[in-house]
Amino acid sequence: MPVATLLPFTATPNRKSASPTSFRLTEKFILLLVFSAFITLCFGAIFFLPDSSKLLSGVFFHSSAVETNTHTGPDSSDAGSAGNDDRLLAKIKKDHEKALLEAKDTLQKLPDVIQNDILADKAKVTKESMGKGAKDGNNLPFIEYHRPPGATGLEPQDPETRERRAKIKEMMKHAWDSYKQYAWGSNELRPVSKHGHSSNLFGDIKGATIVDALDTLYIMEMFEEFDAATDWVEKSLDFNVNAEVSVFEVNIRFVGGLLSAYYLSGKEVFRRKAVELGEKLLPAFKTPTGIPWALLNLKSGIGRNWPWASGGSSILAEYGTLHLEFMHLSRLSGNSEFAQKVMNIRKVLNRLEKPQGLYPNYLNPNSGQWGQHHVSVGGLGDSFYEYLLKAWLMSDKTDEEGKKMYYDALQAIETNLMRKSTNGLTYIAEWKGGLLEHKMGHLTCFAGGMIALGADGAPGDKTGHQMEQAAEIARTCHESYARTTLKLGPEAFRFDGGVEAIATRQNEKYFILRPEVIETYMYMWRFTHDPKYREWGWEAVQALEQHCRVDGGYSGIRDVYASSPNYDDVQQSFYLAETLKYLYLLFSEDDHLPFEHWVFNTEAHPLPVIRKDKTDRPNESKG
Ligand code: DMJ
Repeated sequence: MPVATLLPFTATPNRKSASPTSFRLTEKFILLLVFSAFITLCFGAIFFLPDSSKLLSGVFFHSSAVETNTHTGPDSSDAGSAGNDDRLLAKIKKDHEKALLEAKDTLQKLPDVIQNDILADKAKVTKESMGKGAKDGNNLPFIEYHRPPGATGLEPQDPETRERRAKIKEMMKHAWDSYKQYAWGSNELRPVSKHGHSSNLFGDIKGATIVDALDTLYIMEMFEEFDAATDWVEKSLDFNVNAEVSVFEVNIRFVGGLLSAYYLSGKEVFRRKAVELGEKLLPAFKTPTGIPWALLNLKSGIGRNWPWASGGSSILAEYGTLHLEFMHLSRLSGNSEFAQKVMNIRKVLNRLEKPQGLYPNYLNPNSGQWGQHHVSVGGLGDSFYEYLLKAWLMSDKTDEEGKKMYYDALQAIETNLMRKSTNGLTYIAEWKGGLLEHKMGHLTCFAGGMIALGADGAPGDKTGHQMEQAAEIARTCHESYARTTLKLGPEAFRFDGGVEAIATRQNEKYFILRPEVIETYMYMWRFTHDPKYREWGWEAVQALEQHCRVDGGYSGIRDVYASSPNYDDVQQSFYLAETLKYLYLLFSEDDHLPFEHWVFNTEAHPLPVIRKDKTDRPNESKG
């Protein structure tokens, strides 16, 4: 189109009758300039005025977007926006359902697990916000340490008790000094031959006696010895071993010992080591059911079960005795994995049918099915029951599942396993596929203390009944000592063939410095203050001094019915961890490691109660 055809609109009005063709050249040029300036202005407005992008999109792109929608959908442009709405609604619904599921999951978790998840999230956020420089050597979250009450105790008022307590401390000193002199760094001491001893339960990990004894040294205020032990842990305790260990033994002695040492002393090295070891144990849970293997190679992470255990089964007292330590590991590391692993064990157990409400000792970790139907409150079963009760107590009585499992199990034990002898001794027999074996192990004698500890929370009005049961078991176990020549109890005693509380088989007559009977005296003393329990404890002290004490420490003996001791030449680490500790507490005031603040793991390592309301919560700032 020629430029001239555009000119009428710009013609000067005063030039009557002048035709557009009659403009002069300069006028035409000016008009052209004005016109192009106008056009430039219009485009400038589009590009440079504020919000021009919106204008652009509104003018140019909005309609085309609608068009695109219209063209891609089967229907009209209305149908396109309805499609958008549907997608939006579906997304909202999906998000909503996800949130509901998460909330449901959270509600199903125990308060402790929720708390651990929160701690883990908190720790993660702290780590991220603090940056690399602020982390400690092991990347553990910062925890403010508060010592729980009763870590040490005052001297007893009564002079005789004070003297007896001092005697126990002297025994501890003899056991410790001997170990230090002849076996420092080994797992245990051979007190007769005076050198080190190591059982294969600990693989190549060293220093079982040092770690097991730490808290006893602390509560007896043997601080010089405690410092030497701490120094050894710092410099020499090494878990980087290419060897197979017993997950249970390493957990109760090493993890438990380190945790207690941390809670008593506040020294970070113990927390760090406990978590490091806990992490090394985690591969044991890599089984189809999550029921851990009994044995684990700490380097390869390969696990297996004891070859003798029914069809490759895991053992109830082993996989069922990780709970207390693992809950604390989650708490101290901010890693909820530990807690999840042990809570899963409960899930597996709760899904299974229990014969007469009893828990068989063997469970296959691959199939999740019971092995042989053997039930025992002694070896292979014992501390599983103990940990159900203590999990509830340690959770500040919030772990209702643990509580229910404990009291239900105890009821089944009472109905099916607890019996009274002709002369009125109450004992807990063993159950083999429905048949009773009328034998009770030294190990089973811990049950007196456990039943007393749980009596207060017993459902219905069974508190008194359970206290009576506990007292009867304490009496039976005392009888098992009193009826021997050396006044120390046999490994197992029977109630058949005309005997009561006496070992009849040669291989059940040994005494290896075990704590269970004294443990029960200690609980019974705390709950009843009946002086007989201190007397019974003192009888044991005298027998230990007379028959087990040797120049190089304390030794187990092979036959408690013999007229003089035949030494087995082993000073077990649990003698320092448990036997001497329970004796010391038996002659201490009740506010030393008081039960409302501390729960003992099965190796007598005290762990603090995890407070639900944050008051008096160790290792967490109040408020
Ligand atoms: C300890 O190692 C623990 O008490 C465990 O639960 C079984 N018994 C020994 C001591 O007898």
